[in-house]
Amino acid sequence: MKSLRIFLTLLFAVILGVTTSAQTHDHSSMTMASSKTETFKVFGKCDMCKARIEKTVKAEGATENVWDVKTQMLTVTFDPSKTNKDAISKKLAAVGHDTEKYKATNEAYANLPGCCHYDRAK
Ligand SMILES: [Cu+2]
Repeated sequence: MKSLRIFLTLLFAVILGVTTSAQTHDHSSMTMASSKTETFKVFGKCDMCKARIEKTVKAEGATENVWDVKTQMLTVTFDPSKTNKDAISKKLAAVGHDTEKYKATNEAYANLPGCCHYDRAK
């Protein structure tokens, strides 16, 4: 009888363990599916800038992104476990577009086509 009791206790512990790990798993898959949307300024001037900015942001892992030529505002949706505003801003600066946080090098800016030379803040 004593061994049966130990067996039942162990069985109960196993069931509890399985339930707990299943919950943990559900929680992590929920986190994976989450997405974040941010809006911030990216300096640019024309439709060519728009194409370049949106292509760059998409390559950085954004699921959705729109850059507005008039307001120069980028709205980007991404999975926070894969990328972030900082990484996206850095990539944009690398292709010649200033952001709030990272400025393009003079060289990257100079390499942009003439029509893309937006006014830079001094
Ligand atoms: Cu342009």
